[in-house]
Amino acid sequence: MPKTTTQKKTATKPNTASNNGSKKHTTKAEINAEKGLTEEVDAKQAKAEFEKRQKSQLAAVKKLDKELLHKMLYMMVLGRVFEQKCAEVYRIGKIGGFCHLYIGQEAISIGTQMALKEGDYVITSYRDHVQAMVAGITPEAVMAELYGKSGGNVKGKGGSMHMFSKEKGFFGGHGIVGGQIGVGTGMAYAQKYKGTDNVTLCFFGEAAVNQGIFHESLNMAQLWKLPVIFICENNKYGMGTSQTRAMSISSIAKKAEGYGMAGEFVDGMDVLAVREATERAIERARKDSLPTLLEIRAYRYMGHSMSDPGKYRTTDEIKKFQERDPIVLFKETLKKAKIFTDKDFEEIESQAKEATQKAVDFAENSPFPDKSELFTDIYA
Ligand SMILES: Cc1ncc(C[n+]2csc(CCOP(=O)(O)OP(=O)(O)O)c2C)c(N)n1
Ligand SMILES: [Mg+2]
Repeated sequence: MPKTTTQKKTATKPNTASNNGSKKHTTKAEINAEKGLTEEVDAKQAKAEFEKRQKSQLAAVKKLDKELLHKMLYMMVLGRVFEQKCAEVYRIGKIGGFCHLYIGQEAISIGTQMALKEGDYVITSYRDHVQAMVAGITPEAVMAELYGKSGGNVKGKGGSMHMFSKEKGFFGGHGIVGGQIGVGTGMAYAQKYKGTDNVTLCFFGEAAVNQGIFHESLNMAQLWKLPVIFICENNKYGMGTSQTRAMSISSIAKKAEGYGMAGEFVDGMDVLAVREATERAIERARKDSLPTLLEIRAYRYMGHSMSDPGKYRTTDEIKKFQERDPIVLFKETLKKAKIFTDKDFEEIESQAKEATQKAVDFAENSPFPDKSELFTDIYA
């Protein structure tokens, strides 16, 4: 495991349990490493990063209009409140099957998708509730889908991992790690073939980068000059496995070089940095029909899915990322820039809560799919 600058006292190595055991570990960091847990982190450094980000955000907000900033903040808050409600109703048995939450990663979806225009496409993994709402699927339709009810966006047949809407250009919701990378590349091929100037955003986690489909797709996209933006949401973990234990190099953005493609690293806790990087990639795709790989680093606060006991990381690590929470950071910037006040934030929060409650009520009252639906929408 590469040493991080956040480690103050000691350097920890991965899997020290496999050492011969002769060394006696004394610091908390060493003991955690011994147990296979991730490294210790420094909250002070997180705070310093927060302040640095705030400076760049203060410059960036000046370039965007108030209405858009309001919408971006509202969608981030809605994403957070909606997902917290998902966890709550999941625990009381309202949602069945898998449920992967996006809490902590909101700036990625909002920063990227809100830079799109009509006719652009989005495709993603199973961590898809927020992306579906940002694409324009209503909170009611997403919640009802989670409940497996007929009012869901795919009539209750897909559930948490398979949100989909052709009209909104949202092509899933995919459960096979990396599977959507090939499909997304094909969607961009179709956009080019039809002579449009539209683009495709193709999201996937950092663990998907180790799949062959990632490399085949990047090669093809650059070779055929396809208007696709590959967005790696690097949240540090693939289920319980840290990236440092599974990937030989730490920079995913650098992998673009292997295909002669533009690649960029972005701080995913900063919604405005995400938007700016996406705008650069979109321009490259629309004007020159060229792909880009964006590695956007963020952090998931919750477990991999609702059934994750989370024994592979420390609470200190989670806290470090929460210190620079993307919503708190954005709000503080907007307040400092005198664009919004605490009262505006309260209003946004209560609108998001209201929309979420409305979604729950809708899902509760929506009927389960009729038995006759068992034989519709079947392809094989
Ligand atoms: C081909 C395949 N292999 C394994 C799995 C089991 N699996 C589900 S999610 C996951 C981890 C993926 O992590 P990452 O791509 O980083 O996305 P994240 O969950 O962090 O958003 C694994 C291994 C799967 N669904 N598909
Ligand atoms: Mg991951």
